[in-house]
Order: sequence, then structure tokens, then C-alpha cells
Amino acid sequence: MELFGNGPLGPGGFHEGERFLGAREVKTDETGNAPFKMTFAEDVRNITATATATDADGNTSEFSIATIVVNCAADDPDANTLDGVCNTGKTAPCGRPECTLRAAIQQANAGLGPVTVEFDILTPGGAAPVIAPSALPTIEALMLLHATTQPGGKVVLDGVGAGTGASGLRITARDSEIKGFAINPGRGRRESYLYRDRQPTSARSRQLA
Ligand SMILES: [Ca+2]
Repeated sequence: MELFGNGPLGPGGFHEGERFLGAREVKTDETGNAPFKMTFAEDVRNITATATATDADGNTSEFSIATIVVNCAADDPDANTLDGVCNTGKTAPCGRPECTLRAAIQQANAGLGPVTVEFDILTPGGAAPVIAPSALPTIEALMLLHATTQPGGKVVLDGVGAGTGASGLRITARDSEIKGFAINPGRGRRESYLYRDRQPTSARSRQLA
């Protein structure tokens, strides 16, 4: 498997392989997954990474879809959606280049996706992070929003302070996938916070946990 770092999305919304980051031999399990760890010579925080896989016979896959890693529970917007990188331009309160859930959705929408969004938010004692955004942008790009990747396996999405009728995770992109969120919409608002108009009709959300 070879990993690459990338700048802005190319035509059609796919990243390719601008900078070679490293290679690793991995063995997949019966589901096709192969967890691994790698150390890189360059600072790879907040880059958009893609990968290719080559089998034992030398057959190489197409590039994987891009991955954005949310590293901050704040609600700041992306600083520049033309740069292909999820970055609010801030280093506080998370003490590193920030990528928030809001910025990740904005950047994915701007690049037309498809994007996998993973989570790596530091919390005291490893508790599940709580993201309490105002109304979030509609998810318009094919997005695999996997809060299960957060250490501890869960992200709390708290819509109590978002305001009456605010949209939470509202999807119009086909084949998007959301999992690993604990939704706290406040009293009686679970439905409205997830889908304000209850008509995510073009979405096919395979799993909503
Ligand atoms: Ca950006």
C-alpha cells in the first residue's frame, strides 16, 4: 500500500497522488480491512491523504477517496474552501491547525467529494468529545462521516444550543454514510435536528447510529 499527500481536489472530485508519503506491506482480514501505523518524515497533520493498494501479482488499485480528519470539537468555519485542506486557520482552542466538523463539511462540499471524514479529537481522560454546532451546512458531497474512528469510538453531537429548527446532519448527497454519533437534540427534537425538513430524499444513508 502506498500513501500520498494532496492539495486541492482534481477534476471530478478525486484526489490523486501528488507527494509520495510512504509505503507499507499490509495483510487484510476477511473483511478487507488492514489496520496499520506509520511514521512520516514530514508533518502530515491536516493533510488530505490518498492511497493505492497493489496485490501480490502487481495489480494496483485506483486512488482511494480522500480522508479529512476532524481534530477539534469547536464550531469554526473553514478558512479557505479553495485550498483543498480542512483548516479553520486557528490553532486554538485545540492547539494545532484546526479542522472542525463544520469546516470538514464545507471543504468536502467545495471539492464535490467524495470524502471520508474521520475524527481524532483530544479530550480530558479520553471522554467522548461533544460537538455543539450552530446549524450545520447541508452535506452535498458524498461523505462517509465516521465518528467511530474517534478514539473511544463515539462523538456526541449536541444540537441543544443550535437554535429552533436548526439543521444538524442533513444530507442531499447520494450514498453518504453516517455512523458513530450520539445525537443530543434536546427535548423532542431528535428528528428535527437530524433532518430539519425530514426529506433527505436523495440521500441513501446506509447507517445512522
Ligand atoms: Ca480549506
